[in-house]
Amino acid sequence: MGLKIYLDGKLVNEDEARISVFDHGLLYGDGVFEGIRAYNGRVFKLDEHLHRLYDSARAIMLKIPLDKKETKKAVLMTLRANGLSNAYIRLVVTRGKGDLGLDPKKCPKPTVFIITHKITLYPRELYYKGMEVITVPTIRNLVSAIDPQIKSLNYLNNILAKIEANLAGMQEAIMLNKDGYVVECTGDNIFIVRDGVLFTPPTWLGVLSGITRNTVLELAIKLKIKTKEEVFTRYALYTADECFLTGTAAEIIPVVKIDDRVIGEGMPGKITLRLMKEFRVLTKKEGIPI
Ligand code: PXG
Repeated sequence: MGLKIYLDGKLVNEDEARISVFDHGLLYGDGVFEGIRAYNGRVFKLDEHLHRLYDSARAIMLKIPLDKKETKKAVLMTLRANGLSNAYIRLVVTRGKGDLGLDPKKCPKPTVFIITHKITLYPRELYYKGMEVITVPTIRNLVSAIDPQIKSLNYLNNILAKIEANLAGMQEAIMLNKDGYVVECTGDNIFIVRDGVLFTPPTWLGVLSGITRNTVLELAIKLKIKTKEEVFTRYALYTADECFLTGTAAEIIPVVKIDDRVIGEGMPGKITLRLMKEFRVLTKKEGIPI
């Protein structure tokens, strides 16, 4: 017995969870998705993830065949069917089965599936030692082409950057936009601290509106840490006091070296550590019960 997968309204075994080779999610990356976490029997920020999923779908004129309440029920049902209380949840909606042309009009029924699984994380030691990252040549998608706020199945832009990071022996890459401004990483948002102020690039610059990012911004306000959503360049990275990345899988991970330059003292910074601690507290007490 393997995993139970939610597929178009039914729970099926993983070896029966198959989609058509004519599905435009596969043929063209035409679809949207979310990566969500459950901690200790609760789904963290589920409403926020659903909100973003429906916005992404709306931006590409994809009508999800379930309303938000039904999707929420489907997520919880899948977790229960797998007996998971700590999990990574992948919620995917594709344009569905069509023909070999790219026209979405030929796809009458979107495909919806939900995979719930154990999560693989960055190595634990990176959280207290901090990680090393690099900036890469591949620029982030233009907002005027494919706005990074759309969490679409088209991840080649990020994958190209990830390959460049891997080639350099790194686990994550910092991406710049066409003007050389720092935007985000391949699967994480980025923050820097300078003179006690927390900076992250604004979403309009070409940044996914990360759920973890937004949670950190809220936490910072609660902790009376000054926050600024502002554009910055590599210069600001290299001269920052602290740097960290945020994402559903990564949570908050400190960065201590960028492009071979030591950031701050070369150790996770004070504000970073404080936010990490408070974030853990939140994940333990918040969320929608499974
Ligand atoms: N930017 C990008 C481009 C992302 O894909 C984030 C930021 C962080 O957003 P959240 O909402 O998670 O705080 C993401 C999301 C993976 C993986 O396997 C990571 C993401 C998505 C899909 C897969 O590492 N990160």
